[in-house]
Amino acid sequence: MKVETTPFADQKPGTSGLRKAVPDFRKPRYLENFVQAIFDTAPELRGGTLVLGGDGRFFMDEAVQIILRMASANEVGRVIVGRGGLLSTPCASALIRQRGAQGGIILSASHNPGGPEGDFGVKFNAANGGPAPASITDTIFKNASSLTRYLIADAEPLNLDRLGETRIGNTVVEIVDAVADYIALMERLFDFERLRAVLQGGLRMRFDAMNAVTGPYAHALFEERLGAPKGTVVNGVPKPDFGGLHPDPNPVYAKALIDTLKDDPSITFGACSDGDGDRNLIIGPGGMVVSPSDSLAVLAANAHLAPGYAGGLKGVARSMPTSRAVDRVAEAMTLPLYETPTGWKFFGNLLDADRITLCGEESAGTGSNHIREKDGLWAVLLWLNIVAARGMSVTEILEEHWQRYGRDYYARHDYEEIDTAAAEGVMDHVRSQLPRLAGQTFGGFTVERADEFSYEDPVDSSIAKAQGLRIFFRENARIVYRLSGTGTQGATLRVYLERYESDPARQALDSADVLADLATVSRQIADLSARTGRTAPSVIA
Ligand code: VG1
Ligand code: CO
Repeated sequence: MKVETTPFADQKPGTSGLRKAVPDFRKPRYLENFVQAIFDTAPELRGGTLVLGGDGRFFMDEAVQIILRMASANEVGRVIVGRGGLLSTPCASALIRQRGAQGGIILSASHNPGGPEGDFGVKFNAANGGPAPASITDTIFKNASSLTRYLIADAEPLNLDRLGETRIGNTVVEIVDAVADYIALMERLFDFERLRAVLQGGLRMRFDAMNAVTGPYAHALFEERLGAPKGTVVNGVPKPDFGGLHPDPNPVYAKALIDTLKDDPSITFGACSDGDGDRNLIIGPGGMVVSPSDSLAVLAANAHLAPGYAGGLKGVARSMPTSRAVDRVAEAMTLPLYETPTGWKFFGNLLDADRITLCGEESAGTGSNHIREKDGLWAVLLWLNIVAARGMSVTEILEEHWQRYGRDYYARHDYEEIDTAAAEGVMDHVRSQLPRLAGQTFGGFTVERADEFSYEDPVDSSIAKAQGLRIFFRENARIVYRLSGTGTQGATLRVYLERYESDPARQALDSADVLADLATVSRQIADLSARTGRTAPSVIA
């Protein structure tokens, strides 16, 4: 059936798909328009295979049924759907690759809160399993902006809990239990025997699934497959509103988990992930939080201890705002290092071309060439495998890492829900100063150089401009400013602060103390309080 429609002007995908408040997505024709724009952009789906699933958030069930009917009307050959409509983002990426699908639609707003007043999102992944690059998302936006009709079949809602094949018209709908395949993939990368021995032999861990999509995977993986005691996984049932939790793996929203490790010294390994399971936070004994930038560096330095990476790494990549900790490892190991803009889509070409094996972002995403998304549970397993192989705790590994490479103190200050014009004003204000900052001193820090980051993809030479403002200081410190591309209310200004410390006697300081002066400078240069009325960040990650 063909339904006439008119375009919505605001369907431009951001850092990670189209993200809007649920009430926006529920406006008549809103979801349908965007999904039709995806089908119009990817004609290879006609007669091809599409993977479909999401993180279980509110409105997902309804959206899955709508997309199935649209897939049928758009003559997709086969749609592979996770049981109950659920697929973690890494699992969807794995499925696209395993099944040779032409693409995938992932329904998630990741770390954004869920529920009727929360957020919803739609992401399109390409045949390599990775987030569609800008060339594709730009076309989706263009198509969405000129849409006059969408196609949808008439059909009863399918029971998504019944495994196996059914049909809508000529389209086969295959409902799969993707958990088992995902665990099999992990088993090829990690030493499960050793992990079993460690988890049954005394290492107590706690995994907080935050009522989001990783619950079923984590129960099956840690408790059933690896024999950790029941209760290792908490908040393990996906809920449409995440039980009111905010599934963003950072020290603020993972406080309950951090407190558990503080209060119970017998639990020495903690981890959690975000709404769609692609990010992770690792917590050591006593509630010590591993900064995600450090996590990437430690994983790069130790990945060879896991069987899947025993042959060494081809290279590593980090997003620009991620700290330079991994650069030091790459240098010591003489590995190629790439610095990309924020967002996983920029790692895709490097992974496809086999230029890198590991990559990560300061926002708690790490991943490897096993799929084309970041992967929360994968990172937890790699950390566990390293802890097991080295016989050291998370803290001991980290401290030894700092002694060897130095420590990059790091923090991200988020100023959320500020007025969009004020946020742009802040960026313009900093941008306008860039040419004359070098040599100036602010609160004891002297600017070495400053620029606006742009990236030329070394594989296809595509260019991404205006990817963040960077100020480097002679004191081995850096401030980066950029606007978030995943928020839905006003604008979120992200200010990334880092400072390097090579002296082992000064590596156990409180990171907030070390970065306090730099934080003041970051507000001063941006004229932040006058322009936004904010004197402190809303979240420090
Ligand atoms: C944020 C993070 C970025 C991440 C993106 C999607 O983007 O900073 O590193 O790739 O979220 O992650 P932004 O534009 O808001 O800074 V996910 O797991 O939330 O889809
Ligand atoms: Co996510």
